[in-house]
Amino acid sequence: MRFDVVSIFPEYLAALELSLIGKARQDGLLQVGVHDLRDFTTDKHRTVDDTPYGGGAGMVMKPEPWATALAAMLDTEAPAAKRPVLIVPSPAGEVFNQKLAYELAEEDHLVFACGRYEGIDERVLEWAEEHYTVRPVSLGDYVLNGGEVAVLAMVEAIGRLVPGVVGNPESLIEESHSDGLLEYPVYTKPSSWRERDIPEVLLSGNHAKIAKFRRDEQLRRTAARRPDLIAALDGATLSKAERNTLWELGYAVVDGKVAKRTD
Ligand code: 6GU
Repeated sequence: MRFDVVSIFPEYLAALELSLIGKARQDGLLQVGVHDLRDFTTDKHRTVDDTPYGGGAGMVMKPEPWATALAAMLDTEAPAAKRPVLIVPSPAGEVFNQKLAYELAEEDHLVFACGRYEGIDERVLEWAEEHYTVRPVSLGDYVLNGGEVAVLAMVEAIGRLVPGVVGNPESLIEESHSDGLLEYPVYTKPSSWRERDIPEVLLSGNHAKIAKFRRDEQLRRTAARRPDLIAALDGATLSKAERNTLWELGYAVVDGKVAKRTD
């Protein structure tokens, strides 16, 4: 899989040389190109922004350097590859989540257009629709100064789902959000630390009981921290044991939906 990132701060993306993603690049599992938007300008000052039409605060990124850069990214395509996806990090985009990460991990080529200032001239996105599947994507409901930090998060979340990037694929199955629930708590040695003992069941060697304990902890945690995820569960896929635990947590399954109990 290939990632290309266009930014006026390419140094921000140096972190993609480290750790798991850096190793996957060395191993040839991921290709990552980082490009300076200013290299696609033609004026002496390498200008990338200008004042907004209609007035208002801040600056807007000029269309021509972006179109030139995004056209150049198409040249990195392997022949007969499918249409690349252009991800435009923006607090005005659809919210990034694990489902979208899985979806994007199936692609051959992702190009990230890191805007700064008040954003990129809207016509660039319209023009790009002719060559790319364009997806404005947000990390969540807060504002960053530019797309670079969001790209670090997205490349890591997507790249680790590419087969071979994470050494033990089982660790992808048991993690938070893989089944719509948060991860269960984990413990390591010593079993007693500063007068705190780990839950006894984990020392029992009873794998069925441990699995039940962990599932209950997932449900308990998710109900406490992310009730929105509980409400999104499909009641039809829940086991009897899971329904019982949800009942104890104050929920009931009604018409295939999980809802707060009112009795
Ligand atoms: Cl993807 N970009 C920017 N600039 N701000 C954000 C964001 C993205 N997601 C949340 N805030």
